[in-house]
Amino acid sequence: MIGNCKTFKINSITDTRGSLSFIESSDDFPFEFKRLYYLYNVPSCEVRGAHAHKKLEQILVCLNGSVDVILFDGKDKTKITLSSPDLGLYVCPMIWRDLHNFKNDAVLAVIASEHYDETDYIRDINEFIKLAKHID
Ligand code: T46
Repeated sequence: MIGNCKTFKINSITDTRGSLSFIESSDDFPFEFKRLYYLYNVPSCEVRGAHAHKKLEQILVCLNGSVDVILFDGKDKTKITLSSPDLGLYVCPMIWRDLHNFKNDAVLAVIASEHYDETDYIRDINEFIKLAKHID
């Protein structure tokens, strides 16, 4: 995986009434959850993301349909397909993300560690690659 990013199985309880999944901030995700937003009605030809965050930590969960997430640390890239509401993807700071192939009425929920702040975004790939070189 790239950086400290990771996929994880979301706690889920299933009985005859269906399934319930939950995520709590914990030792595994030691950040306060300050914001929830979601992407939907995204045409499959569109790309979202195309930026990195300086400080923001996020957990992505595809609640319906599927989405491909490409993560890039300035050197290496990996692709993760999110296609189940019990699969989470934690994305640490300073990782470039591109989101492609929103399929089958994809709904992507994102839990974020901070309120929305445009100054936390790096939207220029060359600037990101330069900054990423100084990490480690
Ligand atoms: C990310 C990926 C997965 C707000 O006003 N509040 C918000 O909380 C957010 C997330 C966005 N906005 C505004 C900013 C833009 O005017 O909504 C508009 C679209 O945002 P953006 O182009 O950044 O959307 P995406 O889908 O490219 O990126 C979003 C998140 O911004 C980003 O943090 O990791 O989803």
